[in-house]
This record gives sequence, C-alpha cells and structure tokens, in this order.
Amino acid sequence: MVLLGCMGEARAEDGYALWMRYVPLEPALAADYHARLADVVAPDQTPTQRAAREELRRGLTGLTGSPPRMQADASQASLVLGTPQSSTLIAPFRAEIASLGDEGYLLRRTRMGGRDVVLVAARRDIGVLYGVFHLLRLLQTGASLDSLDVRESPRLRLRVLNHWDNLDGHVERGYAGRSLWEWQTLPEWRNPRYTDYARANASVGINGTVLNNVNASAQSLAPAYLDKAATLADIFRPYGIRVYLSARFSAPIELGGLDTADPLDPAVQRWWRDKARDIYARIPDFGGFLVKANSEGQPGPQDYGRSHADGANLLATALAPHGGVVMWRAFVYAHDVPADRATQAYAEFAGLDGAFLPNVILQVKNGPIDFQPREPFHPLFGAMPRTPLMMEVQITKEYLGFATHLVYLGPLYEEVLRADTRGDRGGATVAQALSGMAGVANVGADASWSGSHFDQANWYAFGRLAWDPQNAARAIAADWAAMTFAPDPEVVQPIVGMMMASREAAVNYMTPLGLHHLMARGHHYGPGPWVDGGPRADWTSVYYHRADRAGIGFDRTDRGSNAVGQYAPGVAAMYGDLARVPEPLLLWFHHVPWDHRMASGRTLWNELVGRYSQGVSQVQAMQATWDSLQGRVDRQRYAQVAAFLRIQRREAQWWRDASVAYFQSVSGLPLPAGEAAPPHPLAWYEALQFPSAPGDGR
Ligand code: BDP
Repeated sequence: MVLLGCMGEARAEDGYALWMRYVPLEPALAADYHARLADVVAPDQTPTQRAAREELRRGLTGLTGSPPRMQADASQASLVLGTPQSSTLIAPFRAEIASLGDEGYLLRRTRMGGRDVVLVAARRDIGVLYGVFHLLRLLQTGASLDSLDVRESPRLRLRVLNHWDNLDGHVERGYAGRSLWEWQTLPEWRNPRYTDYARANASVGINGTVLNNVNASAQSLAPAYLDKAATLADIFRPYGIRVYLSARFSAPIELGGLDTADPLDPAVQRWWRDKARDIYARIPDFGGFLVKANSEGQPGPQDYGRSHADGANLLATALAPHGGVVMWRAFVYAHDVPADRATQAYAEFAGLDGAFLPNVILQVKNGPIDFQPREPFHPLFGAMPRTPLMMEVQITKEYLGFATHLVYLGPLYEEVLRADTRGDRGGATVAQALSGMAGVANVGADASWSGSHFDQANWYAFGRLAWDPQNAARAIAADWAAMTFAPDPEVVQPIVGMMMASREAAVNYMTPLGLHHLMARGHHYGPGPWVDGGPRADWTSVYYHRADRAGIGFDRTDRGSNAVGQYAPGVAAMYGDLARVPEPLLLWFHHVPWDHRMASGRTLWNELVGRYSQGVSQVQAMQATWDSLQGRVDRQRYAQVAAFLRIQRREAQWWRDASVAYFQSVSGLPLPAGEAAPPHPLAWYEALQFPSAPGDGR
C-alpha cells in the first residue's frame, strides 16, 4: 500500500480521468484479478456492447497491467458479458434477470462448463454496460470477488443532469469554466470529451441530460441547434443517456412568428406538435422538455391567465405520441412579493395534483427556498400523491462556496431523501415520493471537469443516489475516494472524514441554526446578511433572518406565515413547536429571542457566534487532515486541494467575521468569552465588491 502512495506521487494528474483512472493496483491484487477475469467473452454487435467491451478493456488493462484477452470461444471464458439475446451463455439466466428491468444487471461468480466464471448479465445492453462499471468499481476499490453476487436495478426512472449552459458558452452558476458544448463547431466536430462525459455519467447510472439553461433561449429549438443537439444525442446514446432540452414557453412567438403562446390556442398547439415532430425526426429517443415558466421573469401560461397544468399539458400532448416527457419546474414565486416565499410553490401547485397528463413530471427543488446550505424538505414532496415528482438538487455549489470550498453534498442529498414526509416514522420518505432526480450540473470545460477535484465527488454522489436513494453518502464517499485517490484505507479514511464533516462546516460558517439566504446580492459570492432594499424584499437577506434587537429567525409557525401548515400534521407539529423543532432548523421556522436557551445550555446568541467559529475550526481541521496526506496523493492534485482549502479557510473566516459583525450590530450583545472580535468594522465587509465573480446569472 505504501507503494501505491509512491506511484501516486510520481504521476501528475489533472483530474480529467475522474473516478475512472484505472491506475495499476497493488501487484498481488492485480494478479488475482487478472487470473480471474482476463478471458472475456462479450458481444460486439451494437454500439452499447462495444462501449462495454471497450470500458472493460480499458479498465482491466489499467488496473491489472495487462490487457484482457477478448475470446470468441465460450469454453475459454472467465468473464462473460451479455443479455439473453446477445449471448447464448447468458440465455440460461433469463428467468433470473427477468425482474431486473431494462437497466438492471446481475454480477455473479459461478461455474460454467467446469470453469470459474464471473458473469455480467442483464436484460438489455445498457444493463451490461452498467454492470461493467460496477465490476470495475469493485476492482478499483479492491473488493473480493470470492462471493460476488450482486443484483442491481435503479430505484428511480429518471436520473438527469440539468446543464444551465447558454448557447454562448457561459454557464449560469457554473464554476468549472465554459460550457462543455461547443455549439459553434457542432455538429461537425465531435470533441472526444463528449464521450468521456457520457462514460462518466453511465458509470453512475445517469440516464439523461438537459443540454441548456432553464432560463432558456428559444434558439435552442431552432433547426440549426437541433442538428447540433442530435449529434450529442448520437454520441450519448450508446451510454444510455437521452438528451432533453429546456423549452422557452414563448418559443412559438420568438421562433414561430405567432402573436401568442397561449396554451389553449390551436395555432400554438400545432406549433408545438410540429416542433416535437421535427425534434423526433432528428433525435428518435429525445427525452423531452424541461420548463421554467412564470418564475423569475420567464414566460409561462399564467401570462395568458392559464394554469401551470394547462402549460405543462400543452407540451406533454405534443411529446406524448413520441414517448417524451415534460419536466415542469415547481420553482416559482409570484411577481408581487407575498408573505413568505417559502410557501409559494405549494400554494401554486398542491391544488393541481391530478391535473397533469401522465407524461408530466413535476420537478421540485429539494427545499422550499433555493438550494441553501440547509433547508427542510420541500412540502410538495408530501402533498402530490397523484403527480410524478422529481427532486432537483444543485450539484454546482452556488450557495456552498462555488468550486473552491470543499463541501461534499452527499449528506445534504441523503438528509432530504430520507426525510419523513408524514412525520409518523411510517416510511413515507421523500425518496419514496420520487420518480426521478435532477442535478444542476457542475461540469464545464475545466481540466478537472468540476472546477475542483473534490467537486467531482458531488457529480458522482448525485448519480449514485439517483440510482438508489437508499445508498449511504458515507459509503459513496469511500468508493469515490478509493477510485479518485487510492484504494488504501490510510488515504480513504481521512478523506471520507473530511468529506462527511464538510457540509456541516459550511452550514456553520455560512448559515447556522436554520438561517438561510444570507449571501451577497446577485453573484451570491460571500456573505451579505445586511442585504436590504432593491427590487424585491424576498431577494434580500433581512427578509429571511428578520433579526432585530429582540431576536432572530423567520416565524413560519401558525402565528407567523404558517409555512408549517403545508406539511403533514406530524411534521407540522414538530417543526411548529419550539421545543421539538430540530436545532439545525430552528431559525427557519421560529423567531427566537437572543437569550433563548439552546440544548448546549448556551444562549442563542452565544450559540450562533459559537457555530460561526466552529465552522472555521472545522475547515482548519480539514486542512490538517489534508496536510497529513502529503506524499500519498499525486503532487498536482495535492497542491490544488491544499490551495483551495486555504481559500476556503480564508473565506470561512470572512463569512464568520462579517456575519458576527452584522448580527452583533443588530443584537447589541457582547461576544461570548473567548470569541475574537471581527478584525474590521461592519462597514468594511459591507463595502466589498465583486463585479467579476464567476457564474453570475444573465
Ligand atoms: C437560482 C439561481 C438562478 C436560477 C434559479 C432557478 O440563482 O440563477 O435561474 O435558481 O433555479 O438559485 O431557476
């Protein structure tokens, strides 16, 4: 294992290979795997079959140091891939794999013709490809194959990345460089990177990608761009990935020259029908549309006095004959600022349960505000039993330190997926309410794809949890760390420790105890708890924290906005009760006096300041852990992570100091004993400007 560290040291890595590095394993393990798996019998008739063979060849060659032998003769086989249609060796397993669905697979060690054989069997080619990635993961993490017997099939049907990429290459809330999609040179130039993107997604079971920003340009639906999208779809198809597009609701006006986009207008209906036909002529397995309507200034059915259901059903009708779906976003809030933005999506959608056509899926953000470091689960997850739901999470870290902060999002996703929507411990979790998950992608043209090495883990974890929301964030982190750095417990354990603590650290130094939406205006980089005024109250921080001389927090109980009333009675009773609300959500639901006693025995004020400081200490602890890994991780990646941790440390301190300075100016209370005063006066923090912060929306 020490040897591995040395090899890592010698090999400079830029992160491009992601978790599919396939670097040589420790020699004894490599020899064992080679002995067991080197004689491969695998079909090569379809693009997906060839992708599976190629991945296996690449993986085994890299990991074991010698290429596998691709055998035509079944009697030589030690590793057999296939479906009952593609391989006579798999045909006998037909009954056993019947229940695995179209994407599932079986990995098994068994005997065949007197030989010890490993099987990767599935009903469809794509299942075999997924199985190959699973097998390679086992090898990369050094697992024993002795009693290999794995049956897997995805729990969620739709596992989709949402790219917020504009046609000019700018990525909204993207911190990993320009868009991956080189629209200018498509369809002629097929950047090999597109295939690597597809491999990475397939390796974690992601089966769809929305190519363009939800703040969509109608141009994405113009013929020239459809031709380009069709080329991407051709490249992704062997990897089981369908292409979707964000559709601008007013496209019939902008592209079609109509004078309305009213969903009940026959000319509009015809335009969308024709558009769907055009798209399917180019992309026969086109996935469908994602729509942001009547939200943040985007056009939508309400412009014509129609409902969200009218709008979604218009597009669903156009797509239905071709098998496409509409992912209609529930991220809406009204033009006139209401009592509580957190209540808006529910107010607009809960009453529409049952009103959508069957190929509409409502896409709901994980929490009721907007991808904050911590939010309670969105009340719609417990309120729409007759509507298929997808959960949308951010993989890109708009509100969690951009690409520079090491924040592993597995625990955030897991927390929401496992939340109990009825509050009766009866097993009605958010995960159970879902048909899919959408992740706002964090990939771009950056060499490491994600803007930082550790942000790759968030892409990875999203895929693994979308495949199976029962997966554990910690186990996913361990797999990722072993594959991305080294399958050595002395590397994996400390890294997993850092990752698992990192989200809570960010919550502490940004928005502890249920605070939210305290970031700077517009670009969202850095703290701005003082943000006030401007076009909308609910785009300010003071609207959310409501701090005054007496206390802090948003009263969402029945004495306040009654957002708690949107949850099932068991949940509402818990969140609405100051004695029972979990402390991490305290100030989300309650306005609390500064001298309120916390579980720790401290006053709320002292606890708040303590949490801010604790967040900074947690980042320092992460730095110390990373320092201890010097020499065990290749120099190039080591250095970047170390540098980014220094940035994170500095910015955590900035968040802490600016927030403490601001809240102290409101509370008028002295700092608890032992707490350092912020080095600058509040006005200094307020005056900081960042006109060129990355990822700004536009
Ligand atoms: C917000 C982002 C904005 C997005 C919006 C959305 O700041 O850029 O357009 O979400 O999800 O968090 O539509």
